[in-house]
Amino acid sequence: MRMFWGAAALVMVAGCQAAKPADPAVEKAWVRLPAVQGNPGAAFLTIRAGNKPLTLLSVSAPFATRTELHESMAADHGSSSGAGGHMMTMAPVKQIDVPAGETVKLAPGGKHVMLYDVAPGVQPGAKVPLTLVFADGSRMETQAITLAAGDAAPE
Ligand SMILES: [Cu+2]
Repeated sequence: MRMFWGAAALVMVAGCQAAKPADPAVEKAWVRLPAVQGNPGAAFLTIRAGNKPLTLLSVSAPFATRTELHESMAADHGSSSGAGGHMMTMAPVKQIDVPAGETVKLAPGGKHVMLYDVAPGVQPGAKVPLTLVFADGSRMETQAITLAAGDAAPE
């Protein structure tokens, strides 16, 4: 009898944990400064949706004059011009969708936030604020660590 109740209690605890709604979050944000001042930089981060899907519409960065959501992709034509023909191209995207309960990572070679005219005073190692604006009107703020153009990406 004692063992039966113990097992029942364990099942109830596990059930409660599974039902607990995950909070939406933004984490692991970092900014790549341009190699040449005046060229755009880029921001990367991880977005986790809670029990509702999230649609990222824009990111505001007070240290840049303008931002755009971009997606990079391999261009598999025009290999005559490049060594090895492995060219990357990128294009603006209107939004970035994060399904409920899932995580979307903005990373080099994929989705990213383009940062135009980064303020010259932003140095590698500085923390800079980013505000994510979602389609439901919600916002999330985060601090991004700033890396120089040649630094290795985190993780
Ligand atoms: Cu871009």
